[in-house]
Amino acid sequence: MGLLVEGKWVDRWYDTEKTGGRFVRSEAGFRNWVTADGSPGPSGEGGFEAQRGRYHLFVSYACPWAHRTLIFRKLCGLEEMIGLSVVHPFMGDEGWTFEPGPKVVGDPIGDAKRLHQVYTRAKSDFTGRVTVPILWDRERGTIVNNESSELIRMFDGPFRQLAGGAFAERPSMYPEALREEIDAVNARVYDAINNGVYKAGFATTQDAYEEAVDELFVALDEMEARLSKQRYLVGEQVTEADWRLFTTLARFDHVYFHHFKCAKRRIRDYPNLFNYLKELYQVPGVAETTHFDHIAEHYYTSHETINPHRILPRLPDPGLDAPHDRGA
Ligand SMILES: N[C@@H](CCC(=O)N[C@@H](CS)C(=O)NCC(=O)O)C(=O)O
Repeated sequence: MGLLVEGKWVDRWYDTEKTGGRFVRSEAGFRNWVTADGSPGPSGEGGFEAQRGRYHLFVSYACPWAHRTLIFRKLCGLEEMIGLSVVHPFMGDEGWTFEPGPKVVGDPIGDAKRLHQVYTRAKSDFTGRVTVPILWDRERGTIVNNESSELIRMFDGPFRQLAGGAFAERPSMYPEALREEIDAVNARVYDAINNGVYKAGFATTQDAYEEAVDELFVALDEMEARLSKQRYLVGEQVTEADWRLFTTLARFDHVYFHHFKCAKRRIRDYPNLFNYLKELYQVPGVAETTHFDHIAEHYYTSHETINPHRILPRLPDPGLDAPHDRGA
């Protein structure tokens, strides 16, 4: 684990000393947008027009943020249009790598051995964390954007329109009329659940851990209650809010419950959340984006401060193929 400082790789664990043992996630560094005509998006600069074959996605199958982009790439019909590289699940002193291993797919553009080389290829003096996902532009030879919440909107927007046919016609996952409510749900889910599991797992004081884990389970109870009244988080249709919750729920019983000590309850103990998780997992294409082998290997072996002997637990089958009752 480490980061880039003025283009040089420095091996360093998260610093929680100045924050009372609390893990604070840093902002993503590349924030340009791909648009239909190359005009600038909500942030960054223009010049990134949606085109077939021009962009390439770097992910980890373990990472919940990258998983969002894999789901949208699949559901928006972009697999032929946007190439894919997959890092090795083990993230050690050199950060994410392309060491050979099952399901690892190297970098076809610059043959990087380490993900940080992709960042310095985009910006030779880059300072910051080297995270997945990344959307790379082959034409301009740079990273367009490395913030998953923005990438999924580009995939569901200009890229889906380019995919055409049934993809272009299906409703947006961020429909105009529901935006306010989706934003509110996203904010709660991001802070208390998506990032909440990390705040619990990476806490280095008892107080910081308890604060995060208590808030996490309050928020899970809220989502359970919401799903007892309606089919999806916002109304009766799947929106981006559901996929953003899904990637954390899918990892919960397998890794966060044990490894990050999010151990008050499992997702399979919540009737609505568990059935909803199964329903989303069974949406055609989604199971193929969910790789429990990379998920388990990454978390249990990469965080030396949490699991110093890197013991991979024997885990039960996640059970997400079993029938659900959400349509009933
Ligand atoms: N805000 C980013 C967060 C991405 C992120 O933190 N990814 C993790 C993997 S789960 C990562 O690459 N971490 C490496 C590091 O922090 O050094 C997003 O949602 O795209």
